[in-house]
Amino acid sequence: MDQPCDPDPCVQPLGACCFHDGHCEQLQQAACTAAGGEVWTMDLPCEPNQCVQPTGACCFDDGHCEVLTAAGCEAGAGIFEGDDAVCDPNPCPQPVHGDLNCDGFVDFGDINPFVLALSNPSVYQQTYPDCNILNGDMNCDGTVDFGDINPFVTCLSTGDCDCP
Ligand SMILES: [Ca+2]
Ligand SMILES: [Ca+2]
Repeated sequence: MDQPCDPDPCVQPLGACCFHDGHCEQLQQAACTAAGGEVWTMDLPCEPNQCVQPTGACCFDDGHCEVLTAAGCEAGAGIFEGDDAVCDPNPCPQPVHGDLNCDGFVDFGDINPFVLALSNPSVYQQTYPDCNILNGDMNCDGTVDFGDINPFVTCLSTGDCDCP
Protein backbone atom coordinates (compact mmCIF):
# COMPACT_ATOMS: atom_id res chain seq x y z
CA MET A 1 0.00 0.00 0.00
CA ASP A 2 1.28 3.40 -0.90
CA GLN A 3 2.12 5.67 1.93
CA PRO A 4 2.58 9.35 1.48
CA CYS A 5 6.03 10.64 2.34
CA ASP A 6 4.65 13.80 3.81
CA PRO A 7 4.63 13.51 6.76
CA ASP A 8 7.70 11.33 6.46
CA PRO A 9 6.88 7.92 7.97
CA CYS A 10 10.50 6.76 7.97
CA VAL A 11 12.42 6.49 11.21
CA GLN A 12 14.75 9.43 11.46
CA PRO A 13 18.29 8.66 12.56
CA LEU A 14 19.78 10.10 15.70
CA GLY A 15 23.01 11.99 15.66
CA ALA A 16 25.28 14.19 17.68
CA CYS A 17 23.85 17.67 17.95
CA CYS A 18 26.49 20.17 18.90
CA PHE A 19 25.52 23.41 20.55
CA HIS A 20 27.42 26.67 20.56
CA ASP A 21 28.47 26.16 24.18
CA GLY A 22 30.11 22.86 23.23
CA HIS A 23 27.59 20.48 24.75
CA CYS A 24 26.23 17.54 22.83
CA GLU A 25 22.79 15.92 22.69
CA GLN A 26 21.57 12.86 20.85
CA LEU A 27 18.82 14.24 18.64
CA GLN A 28 17.23 13.85 15.25
CA GLN A 29 18.42 16.44 12.79
CA ALA A 30 15.18 18.43 12.78
CA ALA A 31 15.06 18.45 16.57
CA CYS A 32 18.67 19.59 16.68
CA THR A 33 17.97 22.51 14.39
CA ALA A 34 14.82 23.35 16.32
CA ALA A 35 16.73 23.33 19.60
CA GLY A 36 19.34 25.72 18.24
CA GLY A 37 22.09 23.19 17.62
CA GLU A 38 24.83 24.34 15.27
CA VAL A 39 26.27 21.12 13.88
CA TRP A 40 24.51 17.78 13.48
CA THR A 41 26.36 14.59 12.60
CA MET A 42 24.38 11.45 11.84
CA ASP A 43 25.06 8.37 13.97
CA LEU A 44 27.81 10.07 15.91
CA PRO A 45 27.62 9.38 19.66
CA CYS A 46 27.88 12.14 22.27
CA GLU A 47 30.20 10.05 24.38
CA PRO A 48 32.93 11.09 24.05
CA ASN A 49 31.81 14.61 23.27
CA GLN A 50 33.34 15.53 19.91
CA CYS A 51 31.74 18.94 19.63
CA VAL A 52 33.97 21.92 19.03
CA GLN A 53 34.45 23.55 22.41
CA PRO A 54 33.87 27.28 22.68
CA THR A 55 36.72 29.67 23.26
CA GLY A 56 37.00 32.89 25.15
CA ALA A 57 39.45 35.33 26.60
CA CYS A 58 41.91 33.86 29.08
CA CYS A 59 43.77 36.22 31.39
CA PHE A 60 47.23 35.60 32.70
CA ASP A 61 48.96 37.05 35.75
CA ASP A 62 51.12 39.38 33.71
CA GLY A 63 48.00 40.92 32.16
CA HIS A 64 48.23 39.32 28.74
CA CYS A 65 45.22 37.73 27.11
CA GLU A 66 44.81 34.70 24.86
CA VAL A 67 41.70 33.23 23.27
CA LEU A 68 41.52 29.64 24.54
CA THR A 69 39.02 26.99 25.54
CA ALA A 70 38.10 27.00 29.22
CA ALA A 71 40.11 23.81 29.72
CA GLY A 72 43.11 25.19 27.86
CA CYS A 73 42.99 28.33 29.92
CA GLU A 74 42.87 26.42 33.18
CA ALA A 75 45.72 24.19 32.05
CA GLY A 76 47.83 27.30 31.56
CA ALA A 77 46.89 28.65 35.00
CA GLY A 78 44.92 31.46 33.42
CA ILE A 79 41.55 32.87 34.44
CA PHE A 80 38.81 32.20 31.91
CA GLU A 81 36.69 35.26 31.20
CA GLY A 82 33.83 33.30 29.63
CA ASP A 83 32.73 31.85 26.29
CA ASP A 84 33.10 34.28 23.40
CA ALA A 85 34.86 36.87 25.56
CA VAL A 86 37.32 38.74 23.37
CA CYS A 87 40.92 39.78 23.98
CA ASP A 88 40.58 43.02 22.05
CA PRO A 89 40.18 45.24 23.98
CA ASN A 90 42.19 43.38 26.60
CA PRO A 91 39.84 42.60 29.53
CA CYS A 92 42.61 41.37 31.81
CA PRO A 93 43.63 43.24 34.95
CA GLN A 94 46.99 44.82 34.33
CA PRO A 95 49.74 44.67 36.94
CA VAL A 96 50.05 47.96 38.82
CA HIS A 97 53.76 48.53 38.75
CA GLY A 98 55.17 49.17 42.17
CA ASP A 99 51.99 48.46 44.15
CA LEU A 100 53.33 45.49 46.06
CA ASN A 101 50.82 45.53 48.92
CA CYS A 102 47.91 45.98 46.49
CA ASP A 103 46.27 48.94 48.17
CA GLY A 104 46.04 50.70 44.80
CA PHE A 105 48.83 53.17 45.52
CA VAL A 106 52.57 53.21 45.13
CA ASP A 107 54.08 54.62 48.28
CA PHE A 108 56.49 53.86 51.09
CA GLY A 109 54.20 51.09 52.30
CA ASP A 110 55.29 49.12 49.24
CA ILE A 111 58.99 49.06 50.12
CA ASN A 112 58.85 46.16 52.55
CA PRO A 113 56.61 44.00 50.36
CA PHE A 114 58.90 44.78 47.40
CA VAL A 115 61.91 43.58 49.36
CA LEU A 116 59.96 40.50 50.41
CA ALA A 117 58.95 39.77 46.80
CA LEU A 118 62.61 40.00 45.81
CA SER A 119 64.00 37.96 48.66
CA ASN A 120 61.30 35.38 49.22
CA PRO A 121 58.58 35.16 46.55
CA SER A 122 56.73 32.28 48.22
CA VAL A 123 56.40 34.10 51.55
CA TYR A 124 55.37 37.20 49.60
CA GLN A 125 52.61 35.24 47.89
CA GLN A 126 51.39 33.88 51.25
CA THR A 127 51.46 37.33 52.82
CA TYR A 128 49.69 39.01 49.89
CA PRO A 129 47.63 36.17 48.39
CA ASP A 130 45.52 38.50 46.24
CA CYS A 131 48.47 40.43 44.90
CA ASN A 132 50.24 39.84 41.64
CA ILE A 133 53.95 39.52 42.38
CA LEU A 134 54.57 40.82 38.87
CA ASN A 135 53.52 44.21 40.20
CA GLY A 136 57.15 44.23 41.28
CA ASP A 137 58.42 43.57 37.77
CA MET A 138 59.41 47.19 37.32
CA ASN A 139 61.51 46.72 34.20
CA CYS A 140 58.89 44.43 32.63
CA ASP A 141 61.15 41.52 31.80
CA GLY A 142 58.74 38.99 33.29
CA THR A 143 60.54 38.32 36.55
CA VAL A 144 61.03 40.11 39.84
CA ASP A 145 64.72 40.36 40.60
CA PHE A 146 67.50 42.78 41.42
CA GLY A 147 67.16 44.49 38.06
CA ASP A 148 63.85 45.85 39.35
CA ILE A 149 65.31 47.72 42.30
CA ASN A 150 66.40 50.86 40.47
CA PRO A 151 63.16 51.25 38.51
CA PHE A 152 61.27 50.71 41.78
CA VAL A 153 63.20 53.50 43.47
CA THR A 154 62.53 55.72 40.44
CA CYS A 155 58.86 54.82 40.61
CA LEU A 156 58.66 55.71 44.30
CA SER A 157 60.59 58.92 44.01
CA THR A 158 59.30 60.31 40.71
CA GLY A 159 56.00 58.49 40.16
CA ASP A 160 57.28 57.21 36.81
CA CYS A 161 56.33 53.55 37.16
CA ASP A 162 55.92 52.60 33.50
CA CYS A 163 58.05 50.03 31.76
CA PRO A 164 61.32 51.51 30.59
CA1 LIG B 1 50.72 50.02 47.69
CA1 LIG C 1 62.01 42.48 36.23
